[in-house]
Amino acid sequence: MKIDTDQIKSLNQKLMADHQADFDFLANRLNQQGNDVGSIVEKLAGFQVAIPSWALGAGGTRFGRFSFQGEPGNLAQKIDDVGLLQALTQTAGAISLHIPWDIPKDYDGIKEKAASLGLVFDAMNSNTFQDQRGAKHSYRHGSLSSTDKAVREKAIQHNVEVIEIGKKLGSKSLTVWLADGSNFPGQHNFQLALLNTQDCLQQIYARLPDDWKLFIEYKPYEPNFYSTVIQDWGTSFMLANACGDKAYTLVDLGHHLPNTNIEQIVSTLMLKGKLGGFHFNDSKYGDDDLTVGSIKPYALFLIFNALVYGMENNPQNPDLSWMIDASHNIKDPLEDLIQSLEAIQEAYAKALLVDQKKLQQAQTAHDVVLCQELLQNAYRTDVRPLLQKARINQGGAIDPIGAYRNLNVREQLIKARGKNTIASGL
Ligand code: PSV
Ligand code: MN
Repeated sequence: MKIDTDQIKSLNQKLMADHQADFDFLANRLNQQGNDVGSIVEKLAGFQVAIPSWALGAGGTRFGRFSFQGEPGNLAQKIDDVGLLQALTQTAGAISLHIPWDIPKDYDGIKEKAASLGLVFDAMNSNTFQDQRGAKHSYRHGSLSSTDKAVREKAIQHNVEVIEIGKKLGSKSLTVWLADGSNFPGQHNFQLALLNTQDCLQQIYARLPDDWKLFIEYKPYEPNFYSTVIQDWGTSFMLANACGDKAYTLVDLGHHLPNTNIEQIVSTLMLKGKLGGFHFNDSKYGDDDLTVGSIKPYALFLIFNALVYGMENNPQNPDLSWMIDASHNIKDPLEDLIQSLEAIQEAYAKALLVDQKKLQQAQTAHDVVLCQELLQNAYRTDVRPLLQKARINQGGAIDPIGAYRNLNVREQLIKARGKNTIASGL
């Protein structure tokens, strides 16, 4: 299924008068306050977030998985689904693949399909957390950190293969997330596990093309419950430094213990020019993979405030690779992703409204109350008309969820794909 621009235009028509009135009122107010609304709308339009192939179907927990009907059953269908998101939102212009779940059979066909939907291939994700059928060596006791050289070699080779596949698709980065760790005290020699991991990452890094980046993701716990080899941003940062200039830390919002000050981590990494990638999601307890902004929207805004500051003041940090990393247990995955995309844009737009000059003056004057006012005034602004404007300018929908439902997208997907397809490789 494909959504064409005329369908969206005709749905927009009904909402246009209300949108225009809301936009004019807000733009007027913001311009009076010294904002450049035109440039904010442009920045929003340019803010593209990759969709991971594994978020297009229903996720699950270790207690089970409830399929969502009409899930994409193969790579081509996953790309189709991201195409639908892109047509509606115009902010999902990339797909991030997971290998071996998404190995293309027909590279030209897959590339053509993506291009025809306006999509590029974002970071490639390797998988050394799961044994594949018939595997000679097992990742049961770790991959890059394993005490077994043959297992480490296999995990390195896998990452090299992922790079090769990505090269054929036009991707420019590899994301490594390791499940390596231990469940019980004494099970691991921490130093050996870290040294093995560093050595293997360096070998993978040596195979990285010149114009590629390596993103190293961290996570405090899960699937292991006692220790994780790359448990925090400091460990990831250290490993990235040990690899070289093209290696960066990747921050996944769900990979922090409760109440961690993520905006401070972001600031430090950008100052050091080492923040490369970002995975969005939200959580109440741990790596809950919930819809972005559904639990802690103010925290997301504060993180964006740090990101915007970094993007404006840290030329030493490269452009970031943005991705949603969520999983949907009970919602329609595509509706959930639309909600996440909207929440990301909203937090970004609000952060762009923060008067950085005044904030700096208030900080210098130790006017703590004014500092808070400046942040919260921006946060309390209803910026949705700006998001709508950015979408309209690019042919997207004023109300993406409304359009999705109006066009009966899920019903059509079920008709075409059936009720029992499975998108997940788990
Ligand atoms: C597991 O936590 C995870 O969600 C990581 O964040 C990776 O990015 C993703 O899986 C895919 O490997
Ligand atoms: Mn992630």
